[in-house]
Amino acid sequence: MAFRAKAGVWMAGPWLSLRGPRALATRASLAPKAVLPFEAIPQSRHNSWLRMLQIWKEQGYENLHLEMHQNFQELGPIFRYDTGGTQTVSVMLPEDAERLQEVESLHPRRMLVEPWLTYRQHRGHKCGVFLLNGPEWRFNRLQVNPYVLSPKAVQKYIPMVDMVARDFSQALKEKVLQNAQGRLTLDIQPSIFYYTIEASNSALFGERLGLLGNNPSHASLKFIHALEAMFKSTVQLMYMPRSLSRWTSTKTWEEHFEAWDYIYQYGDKCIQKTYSELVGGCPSQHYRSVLAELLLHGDLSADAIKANAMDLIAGSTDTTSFPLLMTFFELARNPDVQQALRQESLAAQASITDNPQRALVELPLLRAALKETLRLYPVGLFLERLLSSDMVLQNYHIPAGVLKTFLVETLNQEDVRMVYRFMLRPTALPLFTFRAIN
Ligand code: O4T
Repeated sequence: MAFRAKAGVWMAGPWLSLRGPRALATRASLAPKAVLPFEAIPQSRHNSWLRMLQIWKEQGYENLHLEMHQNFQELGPIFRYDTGGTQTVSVMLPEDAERLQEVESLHPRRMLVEPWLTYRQHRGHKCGVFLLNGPEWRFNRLQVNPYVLSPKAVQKYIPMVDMVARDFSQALKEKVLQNAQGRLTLDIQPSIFYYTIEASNSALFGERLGLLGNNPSHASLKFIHALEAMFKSTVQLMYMPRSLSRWTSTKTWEEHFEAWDYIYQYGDKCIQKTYSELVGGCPSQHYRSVLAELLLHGDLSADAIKANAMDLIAGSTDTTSFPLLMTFFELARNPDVQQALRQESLAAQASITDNPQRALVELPLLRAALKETLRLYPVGLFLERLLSSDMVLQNYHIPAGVLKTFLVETLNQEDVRMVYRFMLRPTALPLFTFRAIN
């Protein structure tokens, strides 16, 4: 039987109470006693069939994070549940996540997102790192890392991202100053999406899209909507076997395919532009983009490069927009922190203008603020691992194969409701007021 272990990465406020009586009791009784069998792990009483029905009826699973929270509250820092014959273990303490990492091999295995896989299979596309496991995953990962993840790669594209960030803040400033009172209240979400698309496009392809001007493109707006539709339908389909959902959720499958089709169409255009410039031998800039590096150096086939580029185009938009939005929100309702960040930026301004790479080391408070946003509003709900060997967690035996320059203000001081649509995202956002200050 397949089992799995999920490492929940959820540490915001109320979780801390798990370190209270229940967690302590678990650990206090741990040392001298024999390891308990898998079956002794507290079990969630949620029924997987009922849950499937509920996802189908409600067209989503927006409160998954609240349900997990409740489970941890009631059952302690480790619990298990049955998802249609598959055993899943959830843990949430850093020490358990660490243990899982320690036993990880060169080929960690994750659950694959079936609807995404199905789309690629049907359209004959290769998979990028997110949908690969085993040796093929490792090969792709090692090929991509030097041009995307390594500190050297980051140093290279920081100036590109820096330029886009400056344009973004300049455009916002102009809008604010157009206003007689030097202040502007708006829904900033669309602008933030344009900013993250522009920034990742310039790092990945070395091309500016011009989204920060006054008439951002229709294509990018459609791209954003397609991503939203793709994430929403993903959740509707991923908790149900395909053999069932093909009958019960035909329309959702259609929406899912249509969304991916547009995402691919959009991505294809981005990739094609860089590709023809490289082949034509007249790259328009001195900066060699992530894609250019991959095409010129790597041992990946053109199709594999395309697959990984698609992951990067599609995967860099929501994952960066929402954290930025939530950072604005927290800074707007914590003006003291905002003030401290502004001081830090002003002090480092000259140095960073000289050399944008210094932003990484000279803004420790900004770095901490972004990390805090990700702690409070994690984009991903959990990390999964399928265990390749037996292990012990919280003194329970887990068998192998078990799956597993403005002032930002807001009138809204209330917490923001978060919903799960594959990504954890905010709903009903407050308006922000941007006020020019000297
Ligand atoms: C998986 C990836 C990179 C494509 C389209 C992606 C996305 C996306 C993502 C990035 C974290 C997550 C969290 N889920 O299972 C939410 C869109 C690829 N991506 O959003 Cl082709 N960072 C997703 S998790 O990876 C923990």
